[in-house]
Amino acid sequence: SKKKIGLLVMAYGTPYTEEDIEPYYTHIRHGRRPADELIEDLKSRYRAIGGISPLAEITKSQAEKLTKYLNRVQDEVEFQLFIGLKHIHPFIEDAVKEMHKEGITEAVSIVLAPHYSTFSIKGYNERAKKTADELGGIQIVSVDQWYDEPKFIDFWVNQLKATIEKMPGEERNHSVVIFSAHSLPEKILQAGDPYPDQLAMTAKLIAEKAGIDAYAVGWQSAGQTAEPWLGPDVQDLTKDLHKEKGYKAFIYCPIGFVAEHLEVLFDNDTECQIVCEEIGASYYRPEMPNDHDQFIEALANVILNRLNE
Ligand code: FEC
Repeated sequence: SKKKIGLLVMAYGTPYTEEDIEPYYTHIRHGRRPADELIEDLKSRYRAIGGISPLAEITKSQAEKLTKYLNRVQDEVEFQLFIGLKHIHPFIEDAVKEMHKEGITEAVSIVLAPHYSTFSIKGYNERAKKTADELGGIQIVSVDQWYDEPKFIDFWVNQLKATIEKMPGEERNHSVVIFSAHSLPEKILQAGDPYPDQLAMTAKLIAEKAGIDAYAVGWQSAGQTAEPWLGPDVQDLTKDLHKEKGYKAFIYCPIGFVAEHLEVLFDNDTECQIVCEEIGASYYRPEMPNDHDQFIEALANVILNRLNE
């Protein structure tokens, strides 16, 4: 029979119920429970997008489709899926333990986020490796980043083209694309973190291939803490671009994320949309990668290329 390879798909994770919000937020804050107001504020944001986030289901669908696709396009090995989450069960550690129990000795891992940072991908990969080392007997080959994977770029090119086609001509000629990712504390820059450059590169590759000249890169969803975060924030950027260039339409592409979750449904579709209303411009936000076939193929390419290195 075919050799089995563990496919460890890692993602951020989201509360499954309202009761999960407090422990989830506490985990994000490294075990320190946030103040009541902050927890209430987060609960109200989840309520505003319908109670809970669709992220759990999207992650599952992405991971399952990816596994099926990988097992269809090659017949040398059989990929067996394990999902490991950063901030809620099944945690990354749970997934690696499960692989061990299943007798997996070789695995490949991927994080459902395109850009590498010491504050994101590095943390996921380290947690997986640490658990694997503790258990012994499992080798994990990790994907570190895939921000320039051609099929991923093509996904966004197609989404942008479809969005622009739907716009009235008058808006089309006065529109700008705002590419963004989750902000991180500015201190990542001191250690030469590649995160900002990788975001800029993804934006450039998409814009060039889509034939778009008017675009800008910004940051979103910064934490509620005193330290400085990477900017400009997408909301400020919107106001500044409107003032400087009088754009009539803003197209938001949150390319640091791969699913329609809280940070997109609230921070873009609610907050940025409000800014657009205030300045009298139209708001557009193309569909996220979710479980689109083209995106699943992109992830599969990344994994197969990593295994062939
Ligand atoms: O439930 C959902 O639908 C949304 C899930 C979600 C995703 C996500 C992605 C990223 N985050 C990243 C970094 C940070 C840093 C802090 C932080 C805080 C939060 C909070 C929630 C949250 N994040 Fe998140 N993030 C998601 C959800 N994130 C909820 C807490 C409330 C808030 O600040 O809004 C700041 C921690 C602190 O407060 O000190 C830093 C990065 C990503 C993209 C990469 C990845 O997916 O791993 C980076 C999805």
